Amino acid sequence: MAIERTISIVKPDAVGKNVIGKIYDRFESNGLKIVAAKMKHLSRREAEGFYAVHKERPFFGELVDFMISGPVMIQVLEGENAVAKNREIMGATNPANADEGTIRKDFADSVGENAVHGSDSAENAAIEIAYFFAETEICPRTR
Ligand code: RTP
Ligand code: MG
Repeated sequence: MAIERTISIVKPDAVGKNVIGKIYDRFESNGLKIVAAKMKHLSRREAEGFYAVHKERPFFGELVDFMISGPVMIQVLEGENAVAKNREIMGATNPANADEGTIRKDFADSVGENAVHGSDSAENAAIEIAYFFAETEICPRTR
């Protein structure tokens, strides 16, 4: 299995609930390594650019308003099958449909305020990583 990287974002609702550490524990417990991280309060322009694929969707305005409602914690996760593994750990988009033990089941309140973002493909992961991090900000593990 190839080692992959993916983007994870702890969204403003989960940062507000003070559960960044609990969410990081899910990544680490499942074999994903944090190789870059930053806290950021996104500007409207940054949030719109990040979610540009959804700009025609009816929920786009709400999504952007939510994503700029407080700081987010953005991390690059590295590990075997990282894109799919992170999506599995996150759970379904709507927490009402999320499996037991997933981040969204445990920390999300609604489809709009759903605690975390994760890249949905290796291709999008590369685009999303480059959106937030310079290559020099990513720290491959040496031990
Ligand atoms: P994400 O991109 O944040 O990891 O979430 P996802 O892949 O599970 O879901 P996606 O379809 O990409 O939707 C992006 C985000 O838009 C919000 N959303 N709201 N009100 C709604 O019906 C609705 N549908 C989606 C969610 O915050 C979702 O995570
Ligand atoms: Mg998505």
